[in-house]
This record gives sequence, C-alpha cells and structure tokens, in this order.
Amino acid sequence: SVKERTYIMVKPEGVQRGLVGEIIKRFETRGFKLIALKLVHATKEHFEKHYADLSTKPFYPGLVKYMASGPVVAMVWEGLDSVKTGRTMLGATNPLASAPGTIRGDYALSLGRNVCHGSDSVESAEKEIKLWFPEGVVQYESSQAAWIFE
Ligand code: YYY
Ligand code: MG
Repeated sequence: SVKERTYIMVKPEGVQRGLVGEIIKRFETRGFKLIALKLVHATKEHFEKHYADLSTKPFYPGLVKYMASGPVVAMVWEGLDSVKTGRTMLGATNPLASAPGTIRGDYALSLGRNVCHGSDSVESAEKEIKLWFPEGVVQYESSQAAWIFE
C-alpha cells in the first residue's frame, strides 16, 4: 500500500562515517515520505527489545552491545511497498553479497558493520516504529505524491 511504513536506522558506524545524508537521500529521491526522524544514543535494553527475535543467536550479545555504543539515526519512511523496497535498497545482510547500487553494497564490507537497518516485514515495522517512536509519527501532506504515483 501507498501508506506502508518501514523503520530504517543508520547504525553507529554509519553515523560516525558520515553516511546519514547519503542514506536519507536515497529514500527521499526514491519517492518515500519521511514521517519521523531522530538521532538517539539508545541503551542495551532498548536494543535487546529491538533485536528480541535474534536473542538465541550467538552474535546477539555483541550486536546489542555494539548498537548501544554510539548514536543511531532512527527514521520512519512511508510509501508504496516501503518494507520490501527498503530491504532491496539496503541489500543483503552480508555486504559482500550485496549488489553495487545498494546501501550495503556501496558502503560496507563486514556483516557486523553493515551501516543500516531496515524492517523485514510489515509486522516487524509496526513493532519497531512503536518501540522507537512511542510519541508517534508526524502527519502531513506530501506535495510530491501526485507526481510519484499515477
Ligand atoms: O535484517 P538484517 O539486518 O539484514 O539481518 P538480521 O538477520 O536481522 O541480523 C541483524 C544484524 O545482526 C545484521 O544486520 C548484522 C548482525 N549479524 C551478525 O553480526 N552476524 C550474523 N551472523 C548475522 C547478523
Ligand atoms: Mg533483521
């Protein structure tokens, strides 16, 4: 749906490497609508919730510790098929398997430093948006919509 929402997050290395603008730019120019954005240094407890589905994985403790080590940029983007399209724009989880032209394929080499998070389903997007933006997202009309959708 045109109103589908996805949670996109620039990871600590993406913030430190100055990739925030590049990542925002790709979602903006693709035609998605920004409806929430913040820079936040979140706690390990917060990332334990964010990555709860991975809690049995061997890399989970290191992942949670790393993600809480510095600020991340939390965003919600809205638009046609945004969850699946966002994942396509990110590339594969392992950057070495990501096609050039994708965010991970252009800016990353290592699995644990793959620069950007994106929701993997509409259901997890809804959960993640609630977790990161309990205050809610911003409602406004995009003047571009008429030029992006037929
Ligand atoms: O959704 P995505 O980020 O592409 O991958 P997930 O399977 O949800 O794993 C989350 C995160 O964990 C991944 O972006 C890198 C890291 N990770 C890891 O460090 N080692 C693995 N074997 C798998 C994932
Ligand atoms: Mg995931």
